[in-house]
Amino acid sequence: MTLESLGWSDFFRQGFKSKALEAGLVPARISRNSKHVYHIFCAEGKFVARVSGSFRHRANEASEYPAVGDWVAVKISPDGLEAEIRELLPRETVFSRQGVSASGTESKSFQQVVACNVNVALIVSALDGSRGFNKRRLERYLTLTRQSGADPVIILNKIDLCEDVEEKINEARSVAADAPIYAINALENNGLEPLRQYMSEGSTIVMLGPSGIGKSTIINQMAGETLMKTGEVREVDLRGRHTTTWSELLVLSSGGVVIDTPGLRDVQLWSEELAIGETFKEIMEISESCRFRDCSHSGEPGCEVAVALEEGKISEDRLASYKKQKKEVSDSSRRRELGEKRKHVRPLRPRRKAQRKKR
Ligand SMILES: Nc1nc2c(ncn2[C@@H]2O[C@H](COP(=O)(O)OP(=O)(O)O)[C@@H](O)[C@H]2O)c(=O)[nH]1
Ligand SMILES: [Mg+2]
Ligand SMILES: [Zn+2]
Repeated sequence: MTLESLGWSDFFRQGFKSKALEAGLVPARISRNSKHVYHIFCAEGKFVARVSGSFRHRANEASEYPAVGDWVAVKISPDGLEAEIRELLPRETVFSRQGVSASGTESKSFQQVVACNVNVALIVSALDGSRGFNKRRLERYLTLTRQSGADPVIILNKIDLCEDVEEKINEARSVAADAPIYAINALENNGLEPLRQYMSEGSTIVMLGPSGIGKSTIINQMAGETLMKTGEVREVDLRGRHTTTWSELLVLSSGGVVIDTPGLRDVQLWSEELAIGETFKEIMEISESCRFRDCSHSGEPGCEVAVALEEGKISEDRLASYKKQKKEVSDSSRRRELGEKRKHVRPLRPRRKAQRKKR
């Protein structure tokens, strides 16, 4: 396994420089983790590792621990059998959701990192009935993706089970902003060819969406081999059927890295308003003309969003969805402040997308 095949780039090399000076550390990428046991890939092979005592000592929050897709600096034991994680390298992009921890009567929001250093997010829906496709859910994934710094791509899978694919494509387009949309049948490997452009050496993609919509099937088709089990149903399944309950990073022999995620059905947003604005671009544009800068579009005088709503230029559902996302984010930051004992506050967005090297 070469570092390049794992997605290593100049960005990470720079982050590694100072650490490389410390004797004998090597870069490695997190492929899986559960309860602070990490599966890592590096040029030296695959290891199961833990973070060092001093790492643990320095880390204050859950988000400072490695997550799937992270690059870390590890120390491999002289006998070559064990590896220990010493440092977390700077992240290029970060996918987070909002976790809530309860202590006493107060609940506190925290940043739960789902996947790191992803370039493209495939947001997968299935056109097999009512639950597989949902515009509101698409909007949530779009905001998460914009927040992360990765580029969103919308996949409508299981077109073989849909009577009116065009109609669904149009529905998706109505919420997609400018994200590309592909309608496919993963089971029969139909329509997947254009997705190859996102999977090349040096790039990392993540599969998002609830379980059962075909994420693992898409990965297997792209890989040309069975890397992930498919057809695994809910986590609560007790009849011995396996389920993907963790995220996992896989290296495709055809080039590229893909992170499969378990069904994230109801993701709570961990985001800033900026990312929401990118999801609801047309509402943002119209709201520029509202009389009040901080117009909440809830009946204020001179509200242009209300006018656009009346004229049918934006839909009621979409405006409601926009307000809901904004509320969720402001509620979470309020909860965060309540529980916050931090001295320093880092921006949520690690690097602006514009600064990222285009591949
Ligand atoms: N009819 C049909 N079934 C599909 C398609 N893609 C995946 N499936 C099936 O849907 C089920 C769930 O797929 P899986 O890849 O495990 O979904 P995941 O939970 O999102 O990873 C499996 O039984 C697949 O065979 C498709 O395009 N058409
Ligand atoms: Mg799966
Ligand atoms: Zn307004």
